Amino acid sequence: MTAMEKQKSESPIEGLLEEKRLFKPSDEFRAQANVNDPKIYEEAAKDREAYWAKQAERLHWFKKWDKVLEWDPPFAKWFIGGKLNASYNCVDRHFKSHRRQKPAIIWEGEPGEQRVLTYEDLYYEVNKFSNVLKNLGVKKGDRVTIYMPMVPELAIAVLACARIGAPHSVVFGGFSADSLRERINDCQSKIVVTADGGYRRGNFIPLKDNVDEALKNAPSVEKVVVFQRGEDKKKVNMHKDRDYWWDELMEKAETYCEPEPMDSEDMLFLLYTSGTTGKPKGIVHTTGGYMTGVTTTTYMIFDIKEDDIYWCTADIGWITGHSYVVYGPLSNGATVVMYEGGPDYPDKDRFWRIVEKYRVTIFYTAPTAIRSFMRWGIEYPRRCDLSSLRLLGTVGEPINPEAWIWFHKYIGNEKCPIVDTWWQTETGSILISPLPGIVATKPGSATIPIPGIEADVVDNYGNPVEPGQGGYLVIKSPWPSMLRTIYGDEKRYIDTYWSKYKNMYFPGDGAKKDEDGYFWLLGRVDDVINVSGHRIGTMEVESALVDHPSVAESAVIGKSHDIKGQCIVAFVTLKEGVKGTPELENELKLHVGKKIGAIAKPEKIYFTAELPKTRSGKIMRRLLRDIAEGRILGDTTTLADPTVIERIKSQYTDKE
Ligand code: 7RM
Repeated sequence: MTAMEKQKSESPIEGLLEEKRLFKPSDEFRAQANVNDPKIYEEAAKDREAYWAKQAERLHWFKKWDKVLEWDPPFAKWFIGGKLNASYNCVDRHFKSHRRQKPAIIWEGEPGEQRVLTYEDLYYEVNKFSNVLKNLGVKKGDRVTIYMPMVPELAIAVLACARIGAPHSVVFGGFSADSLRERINDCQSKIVVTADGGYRRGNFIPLKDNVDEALKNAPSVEKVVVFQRGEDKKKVNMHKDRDYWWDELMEKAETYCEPEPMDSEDMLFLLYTSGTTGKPKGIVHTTGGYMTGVTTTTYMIFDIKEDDIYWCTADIGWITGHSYVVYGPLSNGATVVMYEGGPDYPDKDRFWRIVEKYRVTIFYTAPTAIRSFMRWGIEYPRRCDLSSLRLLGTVGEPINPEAWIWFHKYIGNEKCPIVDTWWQTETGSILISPLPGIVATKPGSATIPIPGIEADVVDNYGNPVEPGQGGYLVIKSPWPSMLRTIYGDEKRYIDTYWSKYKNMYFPGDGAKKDEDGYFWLLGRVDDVINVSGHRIGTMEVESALVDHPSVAESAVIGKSHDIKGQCIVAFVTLKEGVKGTPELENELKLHVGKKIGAIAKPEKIYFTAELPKTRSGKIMRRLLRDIAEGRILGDTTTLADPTVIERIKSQYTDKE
């Protein structure tokens, strides 16, 4: 049996708790770790507010807070009365220190270019771009949408927004024009910052075209700033009096912009994420709490030291990029590696070449990427010198023990601790993860909540379950970097996260705890699919499908997938007279890709005459999941017509 086959045969849920291997921190690692005294856990638990107040001291405050926490469930305010600026914390305080000439960002473009921005460079770029935004009329509180490839200017734009107090809404460059438009309209941005395009697997992906398409129906937008990433400005269609070139505006901009003293509870950014309905949620994060969360976790979990070269492979368009490419590491004065393109371009050793070239010491990536590396084979990492690495991390989905062991062996050379970090867009920063100098790891477990976090696994009624029993993950007390609301939809904030249980945060994940109190995350329990660590709502894909003229109705589910963790499978009924051909299947996949973005394309579409529904008309996706996974069908007694599911089942032959 190959590793991949073995992984498939073991149910990830049942197999997990049988994992007994324990990896203790080495004496060597423990001795040098930023945090190595286990007493920190008890101390934090004894007085969580005092603990977080102590952590907030890691930041520079223009004015200290008067009160640590106001908890009026489900509304929290942290560090009340405090004034600070996130860009000042990430840039100015290092610029004013021994770090001025230290590289802040080491960037590599996919075609191979390199740029190094010191903290001094970053300081001037951020200051100038802050003035550019101001000159375009952006004021404190105005939302700025950013739609860019992974170039340093993306980080610069983010920090410039933070500097002037304009909340940013970064939209991942892989999202479609429609998705971009929806996000612009939801938060009513006046400004969009974009680029002509970006490089991905040897292709130039045109972003500006998507912006033009999106803006056909986004009346709030007044100005667009375009960064030139491609070869030829003349190829880009610029709208008069609306579109401006980044470099031309920067040339004229003043080199200093006073950082806006932000209230601790002022919005720093919003970031859209998928939920159970078709409409993405604008997750709101505020300044003081968020910055405290990301700064503390980066220091403690990634064990950041002055000489580290830190690389988180996430795109800034996702929360992992916000917290652990930009705000967390830069707030700690670290050197961050940023890479524009794909892991297999020009060859499957690209990541390892980058690790070798820049002597990366800390490497943070996703289980789906690790499973791809596994499949590609060890020859690729073997080609490169990975001896600089000292700490590894994973995020985005549960990691199967086989992938964990592979990462440990072939990338970490059996000497690097692995931090499996559980968190969400909503949590802002990591909540469950080992502190690498203290906590022994078990492959597949995110281990225990970090100091200052109170989490548990409970049943449907909110009662803690016995060790080894499945249940729902909950967070039992507020934490500084928690979301404050959903932009423009407070009711949805309450309903989604605070209605299942009284005064406990419900993240939407299933979990188990073992006898040692270790948490084993079991995936989403709602209608959210986790494809390669990215969240896609079933309803979003369903809406995109029924938007096609041939489709009458659709039901979308997540099916387990060797590399992606989960993939999207759709069951579709067609309009009268339309035939379900392979060509139509292809066309529908492309349609979803165009409506939402490539990550949302279904792996497989099944045409069925009917969908299984309850008597009240609700589609029973649970049964479709059973069919897709090849499981025995669950309870079918509530079906309006039980023969429907039998017909789909006999039609569904798992040939692929
Ligand atoms: C950071 C991020 C959040 C969802 C979350 C989980 C899943 C993330 C882990 C994980 C098991 C992990 N934000 N998830 N990390 N599951 N172990 N270490 O991914 O908002 O995009 O997704 O991702 O289901 O609810 S996210």
